[in-house]
Amino acid sequence: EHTIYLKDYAPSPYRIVSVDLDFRILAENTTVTTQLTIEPRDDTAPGTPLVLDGDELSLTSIAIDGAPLVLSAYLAEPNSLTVFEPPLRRFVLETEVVLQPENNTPLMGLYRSSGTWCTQCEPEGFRRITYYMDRPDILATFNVRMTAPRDLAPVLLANGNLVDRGDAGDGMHFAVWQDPFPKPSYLFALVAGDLGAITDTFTTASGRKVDLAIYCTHGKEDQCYWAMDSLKRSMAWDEKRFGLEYDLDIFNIVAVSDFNFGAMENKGLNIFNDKLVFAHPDTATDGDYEGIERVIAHEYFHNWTGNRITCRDWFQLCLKEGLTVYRDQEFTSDERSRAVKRIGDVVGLRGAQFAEDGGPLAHPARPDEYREINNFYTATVYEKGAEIVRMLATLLGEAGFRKGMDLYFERHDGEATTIEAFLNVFGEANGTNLDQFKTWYLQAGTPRLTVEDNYDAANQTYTLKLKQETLPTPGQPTKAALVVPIKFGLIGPNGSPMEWSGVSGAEVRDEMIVLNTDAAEVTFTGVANRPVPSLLREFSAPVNMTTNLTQDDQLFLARHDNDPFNRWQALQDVGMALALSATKGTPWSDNAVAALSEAMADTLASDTLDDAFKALSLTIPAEYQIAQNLGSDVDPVRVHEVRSELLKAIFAPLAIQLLQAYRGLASDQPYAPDAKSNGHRALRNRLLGLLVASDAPGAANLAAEQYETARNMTDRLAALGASAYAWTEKAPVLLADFKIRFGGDPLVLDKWLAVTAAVPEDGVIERIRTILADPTFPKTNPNRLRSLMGVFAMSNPTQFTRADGAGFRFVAEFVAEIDKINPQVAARVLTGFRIWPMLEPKRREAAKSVLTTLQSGGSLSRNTADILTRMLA
Ligand code: B3K
Ligand code: ZN
Repeated sequence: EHTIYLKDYAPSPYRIVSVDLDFRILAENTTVTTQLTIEPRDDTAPGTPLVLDGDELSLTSIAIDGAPLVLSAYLAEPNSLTVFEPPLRRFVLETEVVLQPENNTPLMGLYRSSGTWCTQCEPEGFRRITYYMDRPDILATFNVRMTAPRDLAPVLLANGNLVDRGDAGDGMHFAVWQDPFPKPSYLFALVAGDLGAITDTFTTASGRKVDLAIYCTHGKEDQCYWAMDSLKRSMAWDEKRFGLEYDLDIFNIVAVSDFNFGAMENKGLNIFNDKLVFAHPDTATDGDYEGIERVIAHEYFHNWTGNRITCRDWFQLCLKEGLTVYRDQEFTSDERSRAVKRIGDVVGLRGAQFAEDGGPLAHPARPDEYREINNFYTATVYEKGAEIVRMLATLLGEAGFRKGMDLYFERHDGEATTIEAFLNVFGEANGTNLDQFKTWYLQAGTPRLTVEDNYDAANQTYTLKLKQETLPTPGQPTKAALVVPIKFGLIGPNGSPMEWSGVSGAEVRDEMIVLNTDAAEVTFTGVANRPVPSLLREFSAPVNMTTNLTQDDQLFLARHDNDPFNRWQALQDVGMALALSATKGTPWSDNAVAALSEAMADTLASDTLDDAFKALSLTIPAEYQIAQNLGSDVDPVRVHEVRSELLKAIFAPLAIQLLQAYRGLASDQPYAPDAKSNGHRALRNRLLGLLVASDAPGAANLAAEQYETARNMTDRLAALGASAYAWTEKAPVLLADFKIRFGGDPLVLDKWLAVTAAVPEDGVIERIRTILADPTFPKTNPNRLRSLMGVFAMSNPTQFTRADGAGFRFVAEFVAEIDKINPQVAARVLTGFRIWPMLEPKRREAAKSVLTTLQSGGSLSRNTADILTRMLA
């Protein structure tokens, strides 16, 4: 299969200056007539063929400057159109193709979702609409005319401004949209359908009025207000924080039910998976509300970081994604709690990105080769990309970072650019060299940071021995030292920060060590007592840190650290150490568990910590986390058992306190989505979860009671989830009830599917099979498929990795079937196998043989074949 390399990048010999698209949308098919105004570049040699991309297209007519081309002048194939000797001057190429949106189950290009025509073009969907130079460095202005049956599609939308509309006879009507901003084809969008809407306005800092609208299925309008509120807050935040105003007079969002991922930042016309728009307390959880707020912000922020300044090629994807995730993280931190947001993001980073980086699919944030770009919309590109930007901000400081951002917009607005250009503006604006820092973008793998401390009482010196190491990853056997910003503090015996008189051995600025060598020894002088170090505060670098701190040190940090992230981390580290040693065969000591239990009780009782923080702290690391730390020969059943036992050992003795605290947190408040109410529910539901997980007397009934009496989906789903995960006696009844109550709402059905698929119990595969075999189960809808099979493959480790191989076979069969319908969904589910090399031998062999069989079956999509090849390499 064809591999594309970054080193082969070359500008195209022709430019596309402007695009006129004419869509004639009919119930049975859609005809697209395209006029491309094209010019050769100055250095283009006469006779250089013009090559346009296509994907499953069939050409019905072609002309240049109005004159039809003779057959020998071009070659039209489904995946490309070549004009052999185009004029060496500006000309207009006109083509026509006919599309079948109804049959477009991969959901790329123009497709139909519940009757609505809509598009998805990033990264390479535009070539499924018309022949084009479908690459992000071709920037053109777009003029779009669409004609459609008025009854099926009273709403006609595209990018930019509506410049004309009217009747087209025979029950048809038309609209013309113009986007004044030159853009790459991946940002093109069109929507035609029978949709409802809510509208609002936003006045920018400079006083321009922007019309806002969110379009959705009729009847869902009342579920769009949270998204609208989030949009307006995002617009205000970007002005305040980065001085960035919206640039068009219209901003439209459309919610559709069939969508391959979360949402898409098309210029002026964002298209969203409806699960990231619709919110009502009865059907959406706190997590959903937060997700909507975050993704609405993310897509809006792309208008500057992605659309105004875009990527030169797809290798630069993290130029827009990493930066925009950083921006949405900052937005949420400012709107809610910074500490809680950071902890949540780091949990997510470790769960998804570290797992990716430590397995066969590891790749740099800026890859240098790919076979299928859709497989690179990964946690590494997004979340590690955001961590790299965050480190840049940490190293340069807030003001220095802002200077770089300002220069970035000043210099590159309107361009398609690179990571190099991005780093250059920060280097230049701050008079600093970022050459070594750039390695973060080029090198895969999660660095291991090892720290050993030593106090010399006689000399009153304190030393931190630091080491960094990154293990080999596919294609990168040797690794260079990275620039690792380590925020830290020293805490004295009385729990307050300690001073030092001098420091040497590495660059230390204020309370940050900048480690840029493989090893360093940092010595502090004038240190009166042995401090406890708080290291990597705020998780200042995406590394795996191990230290020589004792459990007492950690519990001391859990009580005294004034960095909330490290307070949380300290408790988790204690739990992790106990879980790891028990899994490896050394049972925990009663004293050690009692000390952790006591620290948990103190955390719960604290009157300075907020509820959301307590909810995050009162737990131990997840199974995948423990497995990751074990690294090899993992038996997921053993991990599951150890973790369950440890939870019980820590929390069963606290049952009375947990229950009291649970009862003390009222549940009769009307639902509000703000951070404080959210934290209140999070804590209450965490307590319920702990009571159920530690088998406290009456806990199963308590969960059932909360399920029955819940006044919002957050509380109801938490009770259901806890019951199902522990597979309490009540679980089957509650699950059945939930299905009856909510099965008619597809987005709530997804929650039922997900809870069902995550149950770590032997009957789960049979239950999932039954669901999939139901002829009404929509195998073309990505949300349904991911909720069921994505969750099974990613979040049900004991059943997916069953020693008899049944879980592996089940997922592989599913992948083979769905690959024919929607390759992106199939490839994504298949990545659940990426843990296979770290399993114990029996499971490892079972997984490998299933993967090999899938591969030898052949006829897989490029998406799935690429994942499979890398996984078996
Ligand atoms: N840019 C889109 C993602 C497109 C994914 C294509 N496989 C949404 C986002 O990241 O904002
Ligand atoms: Zn994005």
